[in-house]
Amino acid sequence: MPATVVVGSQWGDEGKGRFTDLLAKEMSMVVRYQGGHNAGHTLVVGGETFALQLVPSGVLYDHITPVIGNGVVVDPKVLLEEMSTLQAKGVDTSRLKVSGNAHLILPYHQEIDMLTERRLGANKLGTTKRGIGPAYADKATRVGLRVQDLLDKKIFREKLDQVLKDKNAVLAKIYNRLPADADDIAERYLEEYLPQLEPHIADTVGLVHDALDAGQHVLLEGAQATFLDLDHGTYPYVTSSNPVAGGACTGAGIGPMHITRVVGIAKSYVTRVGAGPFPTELLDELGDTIVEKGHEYGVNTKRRRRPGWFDAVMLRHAVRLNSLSELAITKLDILGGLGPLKVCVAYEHEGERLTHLPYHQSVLHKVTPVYEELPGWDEDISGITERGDLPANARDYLAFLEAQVGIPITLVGVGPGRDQFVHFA
Ligand code: 2SA
Ligand code: GDP
Ligand code: MG
Repeated sequence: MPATVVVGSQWGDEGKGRFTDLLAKEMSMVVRYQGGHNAGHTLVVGGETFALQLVPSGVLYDHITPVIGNGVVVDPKVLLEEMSTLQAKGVDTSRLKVSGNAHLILPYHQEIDMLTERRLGANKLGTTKRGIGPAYADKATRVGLRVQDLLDKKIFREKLDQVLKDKNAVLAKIYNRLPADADDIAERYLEEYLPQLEPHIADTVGLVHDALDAGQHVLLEGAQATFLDLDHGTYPYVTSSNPVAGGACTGAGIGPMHITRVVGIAKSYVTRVGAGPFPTELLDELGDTIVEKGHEYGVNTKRRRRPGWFDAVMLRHAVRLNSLSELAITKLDILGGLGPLKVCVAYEHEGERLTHLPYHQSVLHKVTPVYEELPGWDEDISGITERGDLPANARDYLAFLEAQVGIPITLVGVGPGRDQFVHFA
């Protein structure tokens, strides 16, 4: 009854979706355990591209039960739209289950997210403006509405009326905005969304445990990433949930003893979208080249992602935070033709060499990366499927990363397609 976690080990967009899809082949259930429609997980299968936001990345397989766990925040409108987009592409979404304990994103969450960012001005976090932070804040202050509240119209309305007293005061007094209208929200959520969502609402904790008890393999899919984690990321430049592997336990409703494998997904370089410290950031032409070659733009917001060299210091920390058992590296193909490649092996701060992430963020802001330079390669590797066919310099680059990070690399992406990967271990 094993469970596997797939977790982003950098700042997101490592390619979690494509490797979740690959690993799901051997699983029976894929559970998203945190985040919301801030996530954008891209799958390229048979030449067709699927950009998933809330629906778990195993949905393309008929044998998978896709589950949205209790740790996720759900905007029903977005979820229903995503399901119909998938259905229009021939994907069966009828098996999708949504936890009754998952919290709802309501229109005022999105509005407050947008207004807060605007108010912060130059200090803004660069959120996706999807209402994620405000929805998790309401969960923590216990004024959130849950998916199961939709099933009791009286309770839903009572809770909504109660919370709107505060929200509307904030909207009017702080932001000079019109109040949110309870009738309008209730009408949309209870009359329009609920009838479509109801068949999918389930006791997902029960389903996950039934699967585990039956000896089935469950995949727990993380969104965002380790360094966007609310507790362990570069706070406040983080998301409002716990993407780290520990978050899979709370976000799906299992204990840690079930988890037997934790796959950290890492790009062969690093990107970050949104504000916050980034020691190996490339602000030069090479960075622009990586962005263009790697199509490094946000799946949902289309924002340019900030590029940088692979940072082994971060990755070593990600191994600790998540108990990573292995690494899956993506986008190795993008590094071809770039010339010599750099890997950050340590940081330097006031004459001191740091091989682990400094706990004080003011230090992280000031560190200078210590790089090792490795020879690159010019060959197009996007059609390679065997480790032995990779250029020697590409193999050496991966072996260097393994040695630096201290865990094996098992999978290597050489293109976005489902079949464009190499078994490395
Ligand atoms: P939020 O909206 O409150 O979660 O934003 C807080 C920070 O978390 C970052 N974040 C992300 N970083 C990378 N990728 C994400 N998903 C989309 C994608 C992003 C997009 O796959 O491309 O479309 O721009 C994601 N979601 C949240 C965010 O940038 C903030 O730094
Ligand atoms: P996620 O949020 O971690 O699932 O990643 P995203 O989907 O946001 O971003 C990863 C991007 O890289 C997507 O456009 C993928 O199609 C693409 N991708 C994933 N693996 C590879 C790879 O090995 N090579 C190339 N060239 N693209 C990849
Ligand atoms: Mg993404």
